[in-house]
Amino acid sequence: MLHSEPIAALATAPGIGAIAVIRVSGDDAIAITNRFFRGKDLTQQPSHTAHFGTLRNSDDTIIDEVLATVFRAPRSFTKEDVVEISCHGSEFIVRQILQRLVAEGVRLARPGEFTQRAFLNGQFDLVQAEAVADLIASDSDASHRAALTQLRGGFSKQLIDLRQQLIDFVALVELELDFGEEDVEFAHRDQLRQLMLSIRRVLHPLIESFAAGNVIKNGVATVIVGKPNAGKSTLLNALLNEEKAIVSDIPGTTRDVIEDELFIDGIRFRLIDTAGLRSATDKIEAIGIERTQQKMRDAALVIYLFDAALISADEWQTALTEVRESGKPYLLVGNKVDALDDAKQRQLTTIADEEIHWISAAQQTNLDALRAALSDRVRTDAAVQIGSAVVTNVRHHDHLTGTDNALARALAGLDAGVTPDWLAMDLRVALQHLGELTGQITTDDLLDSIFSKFCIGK
Ligand SMILES: Nc1nc2c(ncn2[C@@H]2O[C@H](COP(=O)(O)OP(=O)(O)OP(=O)(O)O)[C@@H](O)[C@H]2O)c(=O)[nH]1
Ligand SMILES: [Mg+2]
Repeated sequence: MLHSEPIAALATAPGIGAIAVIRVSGDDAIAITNRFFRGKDLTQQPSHTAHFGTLRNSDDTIIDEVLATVFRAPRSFTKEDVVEISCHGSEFIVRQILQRLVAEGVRLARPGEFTQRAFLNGQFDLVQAEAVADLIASDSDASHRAALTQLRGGFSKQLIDLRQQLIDFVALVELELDFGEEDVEFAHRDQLRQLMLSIRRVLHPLIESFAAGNVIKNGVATVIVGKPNAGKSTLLNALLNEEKAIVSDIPGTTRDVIEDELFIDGIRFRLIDTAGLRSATDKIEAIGIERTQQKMRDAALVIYLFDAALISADEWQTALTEVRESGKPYLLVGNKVDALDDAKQRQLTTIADEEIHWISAAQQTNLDALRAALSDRVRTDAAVQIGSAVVTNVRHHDHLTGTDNALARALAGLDAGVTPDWLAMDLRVALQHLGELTGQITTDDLLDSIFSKFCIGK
């Protein structure tokens, strides 16, 4: 192991809590902590043991009673010597301990520095390191599972292996270059083609999973649109269980975009209430409607809500055409069934010739069925097969596509019988992308930009 200066940071969330954990990692982490720890001699303790004792100020007064857990290199998160100090969760105590550590020559850690060291010491690859940040940030069942799959190796193990096979081929192709005119082939072209095809077979589902991955990470942007007074704000409030938006019988009540989060079956929806669509009566409403149209363009899913009691057959026909032409995935939701007779309901269904979800937002009728329909809509999206590897990270997506494009060029080159130097060039580009993806090729800038997004202490 290379020399590594000892670093320390609060590993738990800042603020007051029952306990706080301070992590110290690096050369002499154990010996340094031991200098102001009274209890057993920590330097003599085996790895993965916890010891009760007190931490002392320089004048030997007690800072706190603590539990010090010793991890010895390489059996720790960073693969360095680590002490985790569990103290009482007071900001004052934490500050005192950190000051004491600094006085003993420990540096305060930068954001993500523990994980960066873990990565540099080979604890995991870059995709896994990034999954640590995602795991901490995960706040839904789906985002948690996606991060956990990646942390446990996910797609990167497979790609590292395929990259190695590709490297072997590139070496052979480049050997051919040395023979210049002599027209030799060390790299078996059919095998090379098979390898490239199998790499692309691994890449494609990952690239395609990005849309779903984005949904997992950022939520499904679900916009409720419809005519004024359809009951959009009433529906938003009912789904959120909160009087978030103003409801009134005055058409044009909602003039701005109102947004909140909703979890259904572990999926995060960003539910967006908008200004009703009609020809605006004033300037503010016009701006509101413009925003509605923008939200609709950005939406992943549209809830088209209509007042089933009021709408005429003609209006319904026009509305259907508009929703279908928007090209967005949508759910047709007929509101105010409490004020509706069966004949009208049948008529509207016949005209639409597709499923309509009938609800009463005001009386909260059939809302469970609507929730289920929303969740089904996202789940049937094939890529959200939760549990399989899902790409949630833009950086990963860019490198996966970069690799795929380079391999497509190389394959086309093979078919056209290009010279080995052309082939080698495309293969090198593919290797570069794969290497940067998994972190086998890194630059300081790349690492800084990735790890600086972590929180301190991680
Ligand atoms: N009978 C009945 N009335 C409803 C129902 N849902 C909403 N309303 C009423 O319809 C009127 C309009 O409701 P809102 O939720 O403000 O409608 P909106 O679509 O947000 O309207 P704008 O913001 O003006 O576009 C209010 O008087 C609601 O009480 C329902 O299920 N049944
Ligand atoms: Mg409204």
